[in-house]
Amino acid sequence: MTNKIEFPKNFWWGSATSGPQSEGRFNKTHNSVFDHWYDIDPDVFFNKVGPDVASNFYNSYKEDLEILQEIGLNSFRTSIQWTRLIKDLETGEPDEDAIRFYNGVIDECIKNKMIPVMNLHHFDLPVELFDKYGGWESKHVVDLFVKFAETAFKLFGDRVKYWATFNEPMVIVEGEYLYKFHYPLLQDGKKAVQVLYNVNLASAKVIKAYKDGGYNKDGGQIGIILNLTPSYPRSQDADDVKASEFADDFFNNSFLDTAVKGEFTKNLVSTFEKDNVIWESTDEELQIIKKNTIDFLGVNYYQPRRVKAKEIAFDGSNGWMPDKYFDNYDMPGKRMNPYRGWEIYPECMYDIAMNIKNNYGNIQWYISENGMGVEGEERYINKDGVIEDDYRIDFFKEHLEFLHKGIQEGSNCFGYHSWTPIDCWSWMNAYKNRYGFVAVNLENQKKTIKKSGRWIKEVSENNGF
Ligand code: BGP
Repeated sequence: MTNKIEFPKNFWWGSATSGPQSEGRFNKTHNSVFDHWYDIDPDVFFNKVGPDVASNFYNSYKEDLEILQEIGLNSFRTSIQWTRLIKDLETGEPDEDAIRFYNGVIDECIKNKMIPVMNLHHFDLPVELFDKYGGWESKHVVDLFVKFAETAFKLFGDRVKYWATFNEPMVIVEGEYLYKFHYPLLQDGKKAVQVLYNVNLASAKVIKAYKDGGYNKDGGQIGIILNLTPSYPRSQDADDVKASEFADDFFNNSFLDTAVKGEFTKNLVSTFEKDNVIWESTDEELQIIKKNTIDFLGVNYYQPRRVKAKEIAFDGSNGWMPDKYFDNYDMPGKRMNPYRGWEIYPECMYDIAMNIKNNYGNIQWYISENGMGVEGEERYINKDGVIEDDYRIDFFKEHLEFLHKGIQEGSNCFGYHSWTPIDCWSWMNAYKNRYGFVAVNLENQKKTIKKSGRWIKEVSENNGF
């Protein structure tokens, strides 16, 4: 078969999940904010399904990773849970069972010829650290996170060569401190801005610890995974464009610029200063951010952001919000994934590729998540018991075509990971929308490869399609 499109040599064909969404809570030492939220308010979660069992990866990781090898994946991202690995949160002392478990996961990945990519934070702050210190509002918590990271590097850095400090740090800011979709459901612009700063600082301090500890000596690399939602203005009118630029600065560049260039954008800093919500920082911290930038970037792309100038004056009764400077624009005729309520716009893959090439020094990067969550996939089961998810295959192809165009024009992209290998638990939506190449039956945890799983194997073998 000749490919229509071919990807660069050694391209990563893989998929991503996270500890809290796949493992289940078995033998965990601490509760994360999500574990806690489920314990106090299970009604929030679709069909009241919580993270207790998830996709049982804690117990079935060997079999699961074999399936991923069978569908041709050459790389795999998951996360190490702070709430599992660390027994003593103040000292960073690890838990013995967690060491056994993560060693098992990493060794099985390697045995199955998949590059393990390990992320250190996927919305799973230990709830005790929120109760005691205010979580990411506290710089002490930043330092505890560095201790956790150092423990992970010491234990696993000999075999894990790709680390990520955070997955979608902006979601912590948005979900926990602005738009109330993650526990503790606060709306406090001033705290949100401090958290934005502290998480940037935490990422830089972890990168520093990684380099100072010499973990990069045999080719180890450390990066960050950002959810980029590029902003598109309603029109080219100056006010729409300005609104769109602010949205980009706040939602994307507030982590992208610091991660790659070591600096916050000037526009953002001057806006925070003008509005009296600027963070508390020290020169020494800003130097740490400046000097400890990433080796590689992971981009989670699901949807663009459509923006217009404000039409109704901002109501400041709940304090500062980024929405002071823009409105979201409900673009008529946009293509939607109705199950998730997200716009589908594959062209954006090209725009992201070009933005990284032209404005971020063409740093090496990969798509670390992209995918389509669909509800009720049982409808598509054929007589052999396989889910025929052609819609997902089409979604991937379209996105990959635009990514390929960006690569051909010189963007330095080295891989593509879908979300997610095996259907997994989601924040609030639980098992409503399924994303996997492999289906999970929640009654008996039976795992069955979908049509897309057979498809990705061919793509990976042919390095294109
Ligand atoms: C990303 C997260 C993942 C995953 C995915 C799908 O934002 O990094 O953890 O959940 O989105 O979204 P959802 O599960 O909300 O449908």
